[in-house]
Amino acid sequence: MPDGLTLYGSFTSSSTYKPMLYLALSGLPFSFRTVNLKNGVQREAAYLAVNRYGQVPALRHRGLTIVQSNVILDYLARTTGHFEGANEQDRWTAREWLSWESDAITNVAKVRHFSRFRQVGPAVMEHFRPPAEAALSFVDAALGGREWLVGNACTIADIGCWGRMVFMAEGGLDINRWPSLFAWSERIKAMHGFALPYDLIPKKDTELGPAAPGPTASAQS
Ligand SMILES: N[C@@H](CCC(=O)N[C@@H](CS)C(=O)NCC(=O)O)C(=O)O
Repeated sequence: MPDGLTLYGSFTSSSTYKPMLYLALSGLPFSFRTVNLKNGVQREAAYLAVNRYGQVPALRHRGLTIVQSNVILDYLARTTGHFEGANEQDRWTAREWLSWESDAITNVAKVRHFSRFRQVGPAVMEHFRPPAEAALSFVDAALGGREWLVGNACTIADIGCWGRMVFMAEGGLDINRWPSLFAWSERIKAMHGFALPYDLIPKKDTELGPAAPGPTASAQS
């Protein structure tokens, strides 16, 4: 296993986007290995040896294998220091948001999944859409009068929560309904290295270097 960072993922996956965005915003070099979900590569023995759950993403680094997107964000923040909370309270609060994210914002990803990849009956949609909207409203309220979810700067909480909701429009959830959330998304989009998933996540195995210095990403998004 190489010592450098290797991320396994898929370009349609919000769970992949979360660590991918972290790495892009941090300007860290890493290798990307694509796992073709459509062809079922995630269920092949070789990949199950990396991620027992048969899901993307997975990260390998210095002989370690880390899975679950929020654990990967936690690992990256601890080991590289980027997007970590400014003090101990903020570091715990950022992880609290990530844990809540996987309970609540995951409903946004489900609504998008059922809209985009799998036809379901209206009862299923009616089950998932209200908690998805409630999660977005909760983030919107939390961002009223503040720029970031935790402290005064972008942390893994922002990257994890935004990353999971990034495809919300594909689920028919219009971001303009949540003004503070929209303003926050624009703040994230203005960061150097930012790109939306289909522009960021490669469809092929790729070696990625540090982002070249240049104009802020609002011009790219
Ligand atoms: N809790 C996991 C969720 C990962 C997940 O749901 N990954 C999806 C793509 S977004 C996947 O790999 N699906 C493939 C499958 O279930 O067959 C995380 O945050 O990493």
